[in-house]
Parts: sequence; C-alpha cells; structure tokens
Amino acid sequence: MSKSSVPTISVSDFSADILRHLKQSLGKDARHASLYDWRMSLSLALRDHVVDPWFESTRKTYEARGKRVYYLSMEFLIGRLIEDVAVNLGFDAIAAQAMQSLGQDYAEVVANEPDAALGNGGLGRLAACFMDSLSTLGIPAYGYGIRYEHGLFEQHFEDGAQMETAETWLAQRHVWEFERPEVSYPIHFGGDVVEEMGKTIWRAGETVMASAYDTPVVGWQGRWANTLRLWAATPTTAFDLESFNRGDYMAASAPEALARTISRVLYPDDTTDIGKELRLKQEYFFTSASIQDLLRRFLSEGGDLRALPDHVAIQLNDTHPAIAGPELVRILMDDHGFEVAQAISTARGCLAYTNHTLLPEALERWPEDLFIRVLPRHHRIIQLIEAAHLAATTSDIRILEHGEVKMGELAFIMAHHVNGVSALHSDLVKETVFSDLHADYPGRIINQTNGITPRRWLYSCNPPLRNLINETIGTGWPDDLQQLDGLSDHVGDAGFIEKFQVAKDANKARLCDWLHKRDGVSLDPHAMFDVQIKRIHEYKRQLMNLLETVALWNEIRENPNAGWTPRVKIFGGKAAPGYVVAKEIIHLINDAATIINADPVTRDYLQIVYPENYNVSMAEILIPATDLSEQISTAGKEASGTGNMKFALNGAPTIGTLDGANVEIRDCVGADNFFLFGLTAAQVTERRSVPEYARRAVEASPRLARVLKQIESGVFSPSDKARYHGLVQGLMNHDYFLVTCDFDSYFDTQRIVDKAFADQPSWTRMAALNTARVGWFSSDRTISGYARDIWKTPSLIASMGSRKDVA
Ligand code: NBG
Repeated sequence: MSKSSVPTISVSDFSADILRHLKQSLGKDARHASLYDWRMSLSLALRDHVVDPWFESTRKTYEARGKRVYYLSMEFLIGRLIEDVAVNLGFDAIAAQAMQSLGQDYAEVVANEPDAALGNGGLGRLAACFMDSLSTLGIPAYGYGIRYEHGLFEQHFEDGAQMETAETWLAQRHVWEFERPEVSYPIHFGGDVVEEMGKTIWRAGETVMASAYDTPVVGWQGRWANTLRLWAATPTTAFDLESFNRGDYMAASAPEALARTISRVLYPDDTTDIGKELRLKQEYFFTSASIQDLLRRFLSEGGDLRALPDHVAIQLNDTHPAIAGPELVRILMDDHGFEVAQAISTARGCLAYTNHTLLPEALERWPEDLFIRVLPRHHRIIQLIEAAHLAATTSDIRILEHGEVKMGELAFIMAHHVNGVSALHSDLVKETVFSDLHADYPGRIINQTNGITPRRWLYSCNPPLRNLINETIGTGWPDDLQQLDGLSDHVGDAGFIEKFQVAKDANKARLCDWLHKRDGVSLDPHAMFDVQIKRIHEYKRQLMNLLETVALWNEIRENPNAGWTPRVKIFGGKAAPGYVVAKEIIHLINDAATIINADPVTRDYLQIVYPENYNVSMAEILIPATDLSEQISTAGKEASGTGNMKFALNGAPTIGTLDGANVEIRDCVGADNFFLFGLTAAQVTERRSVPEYARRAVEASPRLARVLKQIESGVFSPSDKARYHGLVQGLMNHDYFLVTCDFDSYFDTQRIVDKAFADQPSWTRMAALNTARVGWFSSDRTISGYARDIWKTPSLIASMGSRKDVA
C-alpha cells in the first residue's frame, strides 16, 4: 500500500479537532483547561484517526479468511502512547504545531500521560514492540493480556533503600481503549470432575467473568492496525442485594472484590516462580478468555475446528499462558467431541512457545495439589497429554513429577515450535533445560533473535539523530531499518561525524535538563554517560559495575592529576520487592553515591546517579543520551537483552560479555566497535567447578580485595557499618554469578574505554558505526522471522513483497 494511506490534515483542522474534544468530550473551555484536559483532547483527536485504519484492517482480515496470530502474554509494557500514535500516523509534527497554536507545550502535554506499565521488563517490552511490528508489517494479529488495575509498582528511595507503592494508571481514564461490554466469557475454577453417561464433566466451584477492553495498535504510516485485547475480571453477580438489605455491606460487595482481585495487580517479579494460587488463576483467567474468544470468532465465521491450525497461530510468551494447551484440548474434547489424540494434535498445530530465560527459578512449576484444586479438569488433561507424549517417543520426560506440574515441559510438548530469543540462548536451550525434549523432538527448537521497534526507539525518542539520518540517507529507514547501512559510507566524513556528535550532545543536554528539573541533580554534560538500566538482578551484575566504580574512585583519589576521563555512572531499575539481595545492591549503589559524589578530590571525574522509578519513558530520555552501554551479565544468563539493541541503535557502544544478543550485536558492529571482556558461557561453567573460585579471584586481585574490604567495613554506610557484611561475604563464599572472576577483566576494559572516549572524533565514529550496523535488530525482522518460520502468516499489505528487512 502506498504512502497515500497516511491520513493528512492541516494544523488548523487538527487544532479544531482538539478544541472540539476539549469542549464535547472533556466539557472544558480553553481558558479553564488543565494539562490533563489538553492531553485527553489531543489523545482523542489522534485516536479519531486510528479508527479508520483499524476498521479497514479488520475488514481485510475477515475478507482474507487467512491465518491470524494470537500473541498471548501476561505482560505488555507499553509506556506512553501519544507519541507512538502520532508518529505512526505521521501526525507528529502536526500535533506539535497544533498544540503550540493552542498555546500549549507539546512535550509537557505528552509527558502528562502515565506510563502503561503492564509488565516488568524485557519480556513485556518485547511484547509491546512485537505489537508495533505486527501492525507495521500488516500481519493480522491480536495481542491478549490482562488489564491490570495496578501496573508495575512505583519505586522511591528512602535513605537509599527501595520502597514500593502501588501504581495507579487507571485512576485516570485510559483514553486509548474501547470497552467491549458485550464481549465477556465465564472463567471457571475449582470444583470437581465427574463422569456422567460416558461424558466427562467439570463442575466448577467458582466463576468470574472476563471482560474485554480493546486498544487499537496502529503501525507505521497508518497502513494497518491490530487489536490489543486486555481482560478485566468482573463478578458474575455484581452485588449481593440480600446481604446489603441485611445491613452487611462488606458481604454485599464481596463478590465484586473477590473477582476483581484476579486482574488487580501485576506480579512484580519476572524471574522467580512464585507459588501463588492467585498467579495461577491470573494465568488461567486470561488464557481461557483468549482461547474462548478466538474460538468464538473462528466458529462464527463458519470454520471447521479440524482445520483450526490453518487459521490460528497462538504464540505463548514464556510459560505464563502454557495452560492454553490443556485448555484448548479441554474445549475440543468436552465441548466438541474430539478424541484425545485428535484434540492434542489439533491444539499442537496451533501452539508455539517462546522461552525467555534459562534461570531454573523462572521455569514455572506448580504444586500438583494446588493445581488440582484450581484446575481439576486440566490436571486430568495434562495426564492425557503426558501419556500421549510418552507413548509417541522413547522419552522419560514427564510433565507431572515430584508432586509438581512443570509448565516448561508442558509448553514444549504442546508446541509445534519452541524458540529461544538469541542465537546463543537458543543453543543453550537445546543443550541445557530442554536437552532431553530436544532429542525427543529434533527440529522443534529454533531461534528468533529479539528486536526492537525503531519507531519508538529511534524515530520518536531521538529527534536529533532521526533528523540527521533523514538528511543523510532519506526517510525510508523506519520500516526498513537495514537502510541504516547507508550511514556507513558517511562515517569517514568529518562533517557527518561532527553532526552526529552535535546530536548526541543535544540528547545529553536534554537529559541534564530533565534530571535537574526532576531531581535537582546537575551533571557534567562533557563527561562520559555510562549507563546501566534494567531490572536489578544478581546475574545482570549491577554489583560488579558498582565495585568497579569504587575501585576507580580509589585510583582517582590516589592520583587525581592522571588525566582521568570524567564519567557519570547512571543506574536505573527496580528490584522485585521480595528479592533481598537485589535491594541490598540498590541500597549500596545509593550509599556509595552519597559518599563518592561528595568527595571534592574526585568530584570532577566521577559521579553516580540513580534516578528513582525507572520506566519506559525514562528509558526514552536516557538511551539517546548514553555514551557507553553496560551489558555485563554473566555469560549464559541473559537470554537476549533488548536494551543492548536500543543503545547501539542510538549510538552508544557496548561494554559487555559474550552473552545473549550481545554476541550478535558484536558480530554486526565489528569487534573494534565493541568493548568485550569476561568469561564465556563455557568458561563460566568450567570455573564453577574450581573449588573456592571466588576467594581465589579476590586473593589474586588486590584492587578488588580492597574495594570489598571498604564496603564490608562500612566506608559507605558509616551509620550502620555492618550493613553490607552479608553481601560481601556472599560474594566471597558463593559468587554464583562470577562477579569476582570477571572483575579485573572488566576494570581493565573500562580503562580502555577511558582512552577511547578521550579521542572524541574516533569515539563518535565508533558510535555512528553502531547506529549504522544494527538495522538487523528491528523487531520487524524478528516478526518476519516468526511469520515465516513459525506462524506461516502472510502480510496483508501488498507492498511488503519488496521489503529488504526480512530475515
Ligand atoms: C527476559 C530475558 C531477556 C530478554 C527478554 C525478552 C524474562 C523471563 N526474560 O534477556 O531476561 O531480552 O526476556 O526476550 O523476562
């Protein structure tokens, strides 16, 4: 489809639209409108232009009668939507001018929108990038998830320690969604299973309703728009009038309160299997609603269920929706009379599973007794699935074992394809967690390296660089990111490099302003901005970054005139509320910041900042302003990473290990433009078998030993000298993530970085080469790969045939 499908409008017409919404939808006149009113009016005016492409896409989808993708994900980390929609519609400049003509500051209006934080980190943000790419590529798709009332908790620091408060994005109207009161499904839990006249019947103990809320997701240039359908839990009877009339008001509202609990809050933990009944209910709740919904749609179009796999591709984002397998089998058998074998093969024909982590604690397992209590019918079906698997293979891998239901095994066995999220990770999936199942089902495991949407992560978050790229290679790159290769021809041109530097400086200035306004913190804009933003986790090794910072501080103090490269170490990220060590690490970073930032000797060379409440919107400010990207996880532990891609795309070289997608990023940008250090995944495994490896590493490194001693003895916690005793002892005695072993290599590599940064033109050249060479990491390429290798779904946008960014 041509560019002409982009709706066009004049600034004055669009301003009139905004004013009309201000009056008609908000009931305000311009003189009394608040920032909130303006934001709502702008959003509604934009939303009006999404509806036509959305209807058009739906119409084409129905007409084509082809296969559709259903992306089931417990998390969608969307962030703000105004800019996203404006940019994809090609309205960004018009929206800004319209707001200006109305006397409003566009940036301020945009920033008034709360982040939709319906996710924890990489997995949820990936789902959001995928939705953007599915629409950009014109692949008919629905995202299915939960409409949490409270998204990821808000973080603040009290004396350096993380505190959490409930997030309340739905306290205001969520303007992008359309409520669908007519679309709701009963979701059953508990009860028992009986045989009646040769039929198996699940007599549920408890029922809630799943009600749909739809958000259109518009792709690049408004060519296509898919639907994100989120489910909210509601009671079957809203209110118990009898109790109310008796005067028992609590009991009267009990049904509603109980039902709503299911979609109340996002679990704030992405890498730990929490054995909570509520979590299992959440998973079944949204999965069952989604399966019922897609079957209803299929049947209403006259589909024959035996042909379901030709029409339905269900992608399980991690094991959270793995109950989709048994649920589909249940409905096919109990409601449609399928035989077991036929039900299982039909379900498997539809299902595929993405694995996002090898951390054993994150592979979900439910206590079998709990599972039977909540989902008795599904437990029986899992027995049937397991039996079929054992009969069809020589395998001794079970789904039900040691009193647990293993969701990874279930997802694997019920999927026609299983994919990892980077080349290294997919290999490790074959060699480690699923080695036996890989042998049972050769060819089932494939790789789809993650990607990021260039619309949000370059075009919209980085206007200075976007403009420079447009000027240099034209405007075709946002949906064909490999075109960035064309920048390579310009990196030898001093004029181009200077402009690249000007763009980076502008982004750094924007960050400085933002941080100063928000937190009163001043940064030296000429210093290297060295950034590590991601969830706080031991394997990601924020602690190693901090240890290196302290070691550097020691060295600058001893030799202040040695020509140090000024650095600002920026940290951002949240720790799961129950993850004690991660919270200690946060506390330590903040404590170290207090001491180090106050040191007059080192102040000009070293500063630590840790802005509270890192989220998608903060990432959009930090990433374009970054000089050095920290991707320093223990090799073999980070499945892919996607932050690593965002930094490289925005012209920040990486210091990193050979882990996750770092490996592929380095292959693309070239070894000279990547600061590699540390043990490889194989060496990590080997090292763990060396007795006392951590103690030995510390003994071999006086620099590290000194830092650990400082921390342990309370240099950074003078009011509570023993505060970090446990943390340091943990490192000395069981440093599972090999912080001690990689420390020296990391420190030395940072000094190479210092030298490289001191030569600004050559550094900028390296930064520009990063931007030029990471076009492959567009999520459009990733989604093209899923569509080709897993889903077999064509694009319904005609012009897509000529695209170059297909894997
Ligand atoms: C995360 C991995 C990241 C990866 C994202 C998206 C989970 C369970 N896994 O490395 O840790 O980039 O998934 O694939 O959140």
